[in-house]
Amino acid sequence: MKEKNVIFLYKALRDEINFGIAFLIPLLKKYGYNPSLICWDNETTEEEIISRLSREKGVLLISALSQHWYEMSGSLPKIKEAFDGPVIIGGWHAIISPEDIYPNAGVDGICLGDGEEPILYFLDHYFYGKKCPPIPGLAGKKGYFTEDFWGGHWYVRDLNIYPYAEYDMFPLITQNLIEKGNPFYSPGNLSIRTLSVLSGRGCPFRCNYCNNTCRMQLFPSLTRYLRKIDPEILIFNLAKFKREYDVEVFHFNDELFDFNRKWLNDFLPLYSRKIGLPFSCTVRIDHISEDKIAFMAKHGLKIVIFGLESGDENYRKKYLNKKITDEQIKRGVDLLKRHDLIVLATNMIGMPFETEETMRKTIEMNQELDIDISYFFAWQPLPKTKLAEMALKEGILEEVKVDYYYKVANLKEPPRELVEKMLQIAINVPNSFLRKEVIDRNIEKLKQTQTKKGFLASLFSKSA
Ligand code: B12
Ligand code: SF4
Repeated sequence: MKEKNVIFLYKALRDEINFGIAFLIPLLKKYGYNPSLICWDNETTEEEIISRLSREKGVLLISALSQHWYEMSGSLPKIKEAFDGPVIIGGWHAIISPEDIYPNAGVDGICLGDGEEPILYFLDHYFYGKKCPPIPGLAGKKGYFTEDFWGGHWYVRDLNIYPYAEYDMFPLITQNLIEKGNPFYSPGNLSIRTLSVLSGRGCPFRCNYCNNTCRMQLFPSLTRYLRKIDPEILIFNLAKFKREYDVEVFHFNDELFDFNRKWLNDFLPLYSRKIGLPFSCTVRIDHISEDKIAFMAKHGLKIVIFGLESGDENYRKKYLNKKITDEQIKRGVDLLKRHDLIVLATNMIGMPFETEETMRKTIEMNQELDIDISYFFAWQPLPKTKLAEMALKEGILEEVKVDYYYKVANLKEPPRELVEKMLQIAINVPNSFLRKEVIDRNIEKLKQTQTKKGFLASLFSKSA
């Protein structure tokens, strides 16, 4: 039998964790495979990756968001030539736009949904020297597969039957837990050791700019899509992380941490009793209540992130399908502030059909609400999203191509120069996330709240 080597490859700005891979690694270990990880960060060249892979043997498993696919698709035929074994692609681009990937000569198979069972099935055949027959969850090409086929969507029904994510192989873990995907990533040295974790998968909303809306349609029902990890199992794993990585704050990176109230009621008392660390999470500002926020704050919630996205109520409703009024946003932020929480808002600048006025309103609304940290990103056309499709249909966008947060999309309306000008104004406002002093001030605020209340005072005096 061949050696059961499985090499994961993913692109990153710096050292962000790839959750898809983090969940697959322990599963493959459990079934006797030998996984390793290559993080293709911005410092690493294509030649370095190819040279490294030319020395490897086994199965190459690549995880890519759309942006990563656009960056790496040209390298794949070269990678395939250098690498001794099959190349399978999974992740959001594979799920949202598999037809984009299939013709690439560097690809043998595509994972069309969650990867757990489909990849085990493929590996089992490959390492026993057999060609893999068609199965749900994968699209494959004749060669390593018995025939060309398109297997349809597969998803995890119960997250509890698979191992929880494992982070040991990620470069971040061996360093400082200070990653760019961390809301307290500071351009200065003062940062908090924050570990991103997930408590479930799925989001019930259908925003026009988000690929969640597309992924949801692949599921038989909304309830099947919204999945949570059993509180006891999650606590067990968080406790292990806390011990092993010296975590100071847990950041729940779920699309929407708080959608299931019953789950929150079960999870949070356990969390504060057994983990006892401050945490941050994402909420929908129109789906919070006094009661829920008080409960979450009582059990350690310190930082809340919500998507404001546009400061223009009409634009928000008409183009983003985000039916939240200005009044609801204001009430929501007041509520969070009353509970002494640090409030972060994410915003997009330069969306299709925006005007100087709508962009200005977004910037001003963040100031008026006195948001603690405002994130301003350039809008990116994500494939198959309604907003990108609308822009294509109206002829104001030529192609769908995702890039990094700060790169302005090639839109005719609003024109690029205007978006760049507005983005500059936005990222220089007094509460902008790109200002070192803003992050530092909020980190101090977080530390002081802890110390004042005596909650975890020792923890923060250690890291100060
Ligand atoms: C957590 C999260 C992050 C985290 C971690 C991202 C990561 N790479 O894991 C951080 C904060 C770093 C992040 C950053 C960004 N994100 Co983000 N993020 C999410 C979020 C909220 C949850 C994703 C998640 O972890 N799901 C749980 C995991 C377990 O599921 P999964 O990744 O799908 O993995 C499963 C399968 O896909 C499959 N699989 C995955 N890889 C592979 C590989 C193989 C070989 C196989 C067989 C299977 C397989 O198996 C896995 C287990 O079942 C989503 C979703 C949302 N609705 O908002 C957005 C989302 C993924 N992000 C998105 C974007 C655009 C970004 C950015 C590119 C933003 C930007 N413009 O820079 C950056 C990219 C940074 C980076 N280098 O990854 C988009 C992606 C859209 C797309 N078409 O690609 C999403 C969908 C949000 C949206 N707006 O639509 N993000
Ligand atoms: S609430 Fe967030 S994750 Fe859900 S559809 Fe809207 S943008 Fe996407």
